[in-house]
Amino acid sequence: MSRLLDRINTPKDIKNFSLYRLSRLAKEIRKLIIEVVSKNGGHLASNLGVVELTIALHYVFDAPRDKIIWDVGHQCYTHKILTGRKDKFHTIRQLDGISGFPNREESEYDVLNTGHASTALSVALGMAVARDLKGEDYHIVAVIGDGSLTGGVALEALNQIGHLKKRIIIILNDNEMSISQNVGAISKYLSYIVSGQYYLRIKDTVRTILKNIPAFGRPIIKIASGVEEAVKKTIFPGLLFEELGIRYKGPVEGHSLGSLIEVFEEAKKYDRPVLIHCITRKGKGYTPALKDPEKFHSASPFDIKTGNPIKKSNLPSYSEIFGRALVELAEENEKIIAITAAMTTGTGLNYFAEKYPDRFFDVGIAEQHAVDFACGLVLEGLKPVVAIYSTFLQRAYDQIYHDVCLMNLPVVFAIDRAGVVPHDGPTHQGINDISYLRPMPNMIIMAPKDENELRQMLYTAIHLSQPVALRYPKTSVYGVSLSRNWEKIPIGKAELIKDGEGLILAFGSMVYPCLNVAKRLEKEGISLAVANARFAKPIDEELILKFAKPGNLIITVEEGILNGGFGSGVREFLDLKEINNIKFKSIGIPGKIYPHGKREEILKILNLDEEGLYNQILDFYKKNYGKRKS
Ligand SMILES: Cc1ncc(C[n+]2csc(CCOP(=O)(O)OP(=O)(O)O)c2C)c(N)n1
Repeated sequence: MSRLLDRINTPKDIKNFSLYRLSRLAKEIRKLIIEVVSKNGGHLASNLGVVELTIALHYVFDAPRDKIIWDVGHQCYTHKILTGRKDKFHTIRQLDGISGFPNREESEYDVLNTGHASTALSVALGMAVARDLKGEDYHIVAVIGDGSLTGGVALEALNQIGHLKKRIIIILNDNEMSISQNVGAISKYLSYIVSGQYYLRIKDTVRTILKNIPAFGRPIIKIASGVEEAVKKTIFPGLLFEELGIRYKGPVEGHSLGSLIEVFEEAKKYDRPVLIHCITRKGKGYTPALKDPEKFHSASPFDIKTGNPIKKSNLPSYSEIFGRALVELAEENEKIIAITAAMTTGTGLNYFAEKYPDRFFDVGIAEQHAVDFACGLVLEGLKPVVAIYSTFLQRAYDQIYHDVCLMNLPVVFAIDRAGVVPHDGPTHQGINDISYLRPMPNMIIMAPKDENELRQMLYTAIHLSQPVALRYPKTSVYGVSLSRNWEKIPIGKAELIKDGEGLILAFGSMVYPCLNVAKRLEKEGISLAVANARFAKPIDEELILKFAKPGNLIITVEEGILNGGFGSGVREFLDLKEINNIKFKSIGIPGKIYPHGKREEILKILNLDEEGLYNQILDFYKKNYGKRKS
C-alpha cells in the first residue's frame, strides 16, 4: 500500500480524507516521528500523544487563515509534517535543519515562536482582540497541555479570557503529565473531571446490574442515586471553567479522530471562549514511551527495538553530580529543602525526591512561585535550594530581585543548563544568567571548572548567609576524582592554575579549554597565566590588579552573553580603578540569537571551542604585540 504521507504537502490535502484514511495517516506519522526522533533525539512522548489531535485540528480548521498556537511548542511535530515540512523532518533539531519548536521564519503556519511554557492563552487573547478590532473573522486556537495550564501566565490569561469573553478556542491536551506526573490542585481537579465522567458513564451499566439483584437491588440504587448527586455536584465537568466564563466541552477521547472532529466542528460555532478538554496519552503508539513517558519526554537518540538510549558518554552529567551532592549534604543538614519547577529529573533532583520526599517540592511550571516559596522557607529558618534551568529562571527575575536580593535572603539557586544548550534552540539557550544576575544586590555568582568544584561550591553556597547562584552547563563532566572532604571556597577568590605574563581569566566551563590553549601558546613562546575565576560576582580584584600592569594583557572568557556579563564586570572594575593602559578583551557570546544544533557545533560557531579560543586569543595577542611580546 502506498504511503498517504507522500501525497500530503499542506493541510488541504487531508480535507477530503475519510476517517479510515485519517487514522492510517496517524499511523504513518507516528512511524515517521519514532524513526526520526530515535536518530535526532526530541520530545517523543508528547508528540506521539497529539498525532490525532493535530490531524483533527488541521482537518477542521483552515490554517494558516485560522491561527493554531502551540503552547511550549515541543509537541508540534505532526503540525510540521502536515504543513509542508515533511521532507525536512529528518533534519529536525540538527544544525541548519528545522527547529524542534514552532518558528515563524520556517512557515506561515507557525503563528508564534515558543519554547517556554504557558504563553499561548495570553497571545491567543491578544490576537482575538486585534481580530475583532480589525473586524476580521477567523478562528484562533490555542493548544495547551495540562502541565502548562498550571503556569502562572496561563492562569492570568484565563482570568482575562473569562472577563473579555472573546471568541477563542482552547484545546486542553490533558495527559496527566507535565514532564513528570503533573502536580497541584488544578491537575487534581482535571483528574476529578475525567474520573467523574467515567463514573457517570458506567453508572447506567451498574444500575442495570443492580436492578437484576431481586432483594437488594432497589435500596442500593436509592443510595447510589444520592451518591451520584453528590458526585455530580462536585465533579460537574468543567464547572470551574464555566464559572470563569469559559464554555467547557469534554472530556473528549483525544485519540478518537471522529470525536475530535465532531467537537472541534462544534467549537467553531461558539461566539465566546470555549475550552475543549481532550484526554490523550503521552507516548501513544510506542510501548517504551508509553511505559516511561518521563524518560521519553525529551529523549536522546535511542534504539527503536529496545528503547534504550544510544549513549555517547559513560560520564554523568553536571545535573547528576549536583543532585547526588545535594543528597549527601542533606544527610548532614536537615534544613536543606529542594525545589524544582517541573524539572525533577532534568535537574538531578530525582535522587533527593526519592530520599527526602518530605523535603522535596515540585511546584509545577511555576518559576516565579518557586522563588517566592523559597523566600518563605528562608524566613522561617530553612535552607532552600532552587534548581532551575538558566533559561527558565528568566521568568523569576522580579522575584529574585524584589523578594530575595533586596532582603538579602540566603536562597541557593542551582542554575542548570547554563551556557550553550544543545538542540532546543534560541528559547532554551542558557546564556543570559550571568548578565541578568550580576546587577542583583547581594547576589554571589559562581561557576565550577569541573564536577569536584561543583560539589565544593554547593557546599560553600549552602553555608552562605546571602543569595547565591551556582551555574553549570548541560554536558557530561570531565571524570576528575571527587574529594571526600567538603571545603568552603573563599568568596571572590580566583584560583591561579598556570602562571604567565598576561592573564586569561576564565569562568566555569571555559577554564580547562583555556588552560589547553595557554599550554599550546606556551610552546609557541607566548606566556599567559590562566586563572579559574570561580566567581563572576564578586570578582577577584586583587588578582586582576596584580596582572593589570601597563601594557599587560588580560582576557576574560565566559560561556555567556557578553552584554553585562563576567567580562563586563571586570571591565567596570578596571574603569573604576581608572586602569586604561592595559590590553583588555572579553571573550564570550555576542548578543544575538543562536540556533539549534549539538553543543559542540554551537560552541564552534561561537569560537568558544578550543580551536576558536586559541585563534581569538592568539589574534588579540598578535594585534597588540606583533608575533611575540618582547
Ligand atoms: C517556563 C518553562 N518551564 C519549564 C519548561 C520545561 N518544560 C517543557 S515541556 C514541560 C511539560 C509540559 O507539560 P504539558 O504542557 O502538560 O505538555 P505535555 O508534554 O504533557 O504534552 C516542561 C515543564 C518550559 N518549557 N518552560
